[in-house]
Amino acid sequence: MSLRMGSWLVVSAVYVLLGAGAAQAVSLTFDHYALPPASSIQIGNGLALDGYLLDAPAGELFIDAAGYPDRPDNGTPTLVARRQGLDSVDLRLASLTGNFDLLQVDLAELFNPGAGNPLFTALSIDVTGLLDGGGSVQRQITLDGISDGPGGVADFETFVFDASWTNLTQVVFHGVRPGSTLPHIKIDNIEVQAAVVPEPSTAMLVLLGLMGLGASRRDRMGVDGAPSRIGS
Ligand SMILES: [Ca+2]
Ligand SMILES: [Ca+2]
Ligand SMILES: [Ca+2]
Repeated sequence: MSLRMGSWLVVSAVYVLLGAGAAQAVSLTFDHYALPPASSIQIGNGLALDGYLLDAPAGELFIDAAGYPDRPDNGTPTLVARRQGLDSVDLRLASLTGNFDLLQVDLAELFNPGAGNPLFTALSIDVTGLLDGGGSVQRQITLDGISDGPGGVADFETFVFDASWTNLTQVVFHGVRPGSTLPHIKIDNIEVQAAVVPEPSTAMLVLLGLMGLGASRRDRMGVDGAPSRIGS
């Protein structure tokens, strides 16, 4: 095997190992909902979108259009999860095709301070990611309580998740407001991507090929390191 061919095979193996399953991020925006300004629609308790499933067990999902003067606004439709009668609500996120990574989300209150019923907003949102193979990662988010409706200040906060939020089977956003009977989670721009899974069959084939070539070369070199002659 020539040095050039060996280098090419090694580069190929590294490329396959690093590049296998490279994923493209998807942002779940809910922007395909064409709603009149300042209106909402209830969409049951489950929503399949761009290969992902969002659901609120025993709860309800709504899409809020932009334009409510008394609510946080980012100029686009957003998702609201609520559960009536309890002081917490779960919004679950899963992929329809396999494990996934959570990259970032935008979260906001349901109403501006002083508007609507303040009890209708989750105070804190505990985010739990279930890892493939067991275990979990967790993060507690406290909202900033800042929003003034369309324009003005930024009402939504963007929360970025680090590399520990990879290869997940499910993510649960657990919104809590003690003393409330109608807490809500208002969420948008959920950025996710398919988990990077090495393709062992391809990678192993390349590595086995390299090992085979190495063994073949050693055979030809003979036990004393001198090239052995064909037929001798
Ligand atoms: Ca949106
Ligand atoms: Ca806010
Ligand atoms: Ca605003």
